[in-house]
Amino acid sequence: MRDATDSVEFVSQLRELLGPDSLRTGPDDLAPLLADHRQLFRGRAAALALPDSTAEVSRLLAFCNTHRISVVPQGGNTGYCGGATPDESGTALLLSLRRMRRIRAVNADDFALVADAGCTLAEVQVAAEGADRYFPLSLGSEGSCQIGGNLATNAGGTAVLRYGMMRDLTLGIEAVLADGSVISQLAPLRKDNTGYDLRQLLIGSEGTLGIITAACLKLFPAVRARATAWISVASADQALSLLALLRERSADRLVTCELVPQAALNLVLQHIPAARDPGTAAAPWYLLVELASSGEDDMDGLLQAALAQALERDLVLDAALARNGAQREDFWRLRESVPAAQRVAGASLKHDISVPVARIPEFIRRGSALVEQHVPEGFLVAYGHIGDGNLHFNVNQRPGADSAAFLAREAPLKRAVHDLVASMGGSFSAEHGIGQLKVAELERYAQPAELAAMRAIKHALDPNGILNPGKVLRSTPP
Ligand code: FAD
Ligand code: 2HG
Ligand code: ZN
Repeated sequence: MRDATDSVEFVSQLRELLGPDSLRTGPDDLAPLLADHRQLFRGRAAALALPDSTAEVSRLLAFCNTHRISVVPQGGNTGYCGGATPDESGTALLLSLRRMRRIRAVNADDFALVADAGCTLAEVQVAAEGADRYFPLSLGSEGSCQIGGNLATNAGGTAVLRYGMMRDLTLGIEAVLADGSVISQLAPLRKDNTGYDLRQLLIGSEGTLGIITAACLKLFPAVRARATAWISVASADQALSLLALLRERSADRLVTCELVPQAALNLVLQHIPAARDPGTAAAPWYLLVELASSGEDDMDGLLQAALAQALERDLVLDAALARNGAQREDFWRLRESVPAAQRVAGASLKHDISVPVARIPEFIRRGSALVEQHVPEGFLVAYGHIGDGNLHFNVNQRPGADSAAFLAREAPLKRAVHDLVASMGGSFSAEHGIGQLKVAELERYAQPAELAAMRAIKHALDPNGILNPGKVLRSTPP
């Protein structure tokens, strides 16, 4: 769309094409969707499209492609990189699949489930449980993020160590391409080597290559036994040694290994009313670990034995095993509330980095020195998925520090941290994607051949550049 006059004309044509239920223009409908979860970006949109079928998405995209209307897909709007926020032109169409929310099929024998992309992650987990199966993707945002968003960002979370990321959990997808054509690969096939893997190309493409309308997801046997512990450790090196010991001793039944620093625990205890002190000895670092099995195994016994060995080797200072479901929830709350606590505490500078797992302690040492050097107004809150080599290497503003001075540190700190990550063979975006936040970072750190291939793929699948322009790759003028 070139300007506002065009918008009015196209919106009325779209309303005719889709029907009044599928197109909204009221400020009450649009306003809550125009800023991202972290409030880093704010945009405008001509209208909100709410299709209720793949056929409707197809008609919509064919129309938008013909008339060069930008389409910005939005799932639960929990993303961290502004990927679902339109630009400020006010000419884009926001597209939400929240009316496409059906579990299409659950097949326990295939260990597979087919869901509309507008289902929330929690709805899919519940549907799997209903068939005595388990869908392992687990995120703090699971009540509101959607399967389409999880696929488009290739979400990670707290069970990646054992089950992998969203792309590892996907057997097939259905997607609508920019010209309205539909790719439908929803069969629960474990093996299918027929040409390029378009499914994997679309996963992680953040709405820039196609609109994902449904997915066939992998299920696992239901969890019958689990053990959860909150563990005090003296250093990141010890946390890493403990991670290895737990993996070895548990026959790889370790599902979760999350690192939490004392600074993060303090924030949670201070700002999250439901949080309870775990009661283990105070330490610089804590681990939340969870073992799980689909058998009737004694997970508590296994975890206790592993921890006893860890104590002998001086790898742990103290540990508490969850005695019941309520205490397990208390431990999990301490970890999952860190982002919310950081938010309540004030401004923060965030880096979603990964390095090879074995280099996490070295990264923490070198990265901490950078934070001390660059941000006197801040303190480090580095936590996350240590089992995956993924840290949320975040910095919060010190109470009473000058906000403007703190925020002015963002660019130099980001450069220093991301350069360190690159020098250690890591990634500046481990699980949150690129969106509009990290386009320049991708340009800086990707190899020229990678960038050229990405641009060629984008041009081949979306020659008019209508799909989520300016996300992942800088948009080129038409
Ligand atoms: P949105 O934010 O709405 O969109 C994200 C991107 O996907 C955008 O580019 C959008 O255009 C695109 N998109 C959305 N739907 C579609 C579709 N149907 N087709 C094509 N493109 C689409 N992320 C992790 O990886 N691990 C975590 O542990 C984690 N924890 C979180 C905890 C909290 C408290 C919060 C708020 C967020 C967390 N996230 C985490 C980030 C976020 O929840 C994930 O990135 C999630 O996958 C985004 O899903 P969404 O539906 O909210 O997508
Ligand atoms: C998490 O693991 C999320 O809690 C959010 O990925 C991380 O807020 C963050 O930096
Ligand atoms: Zn995370």
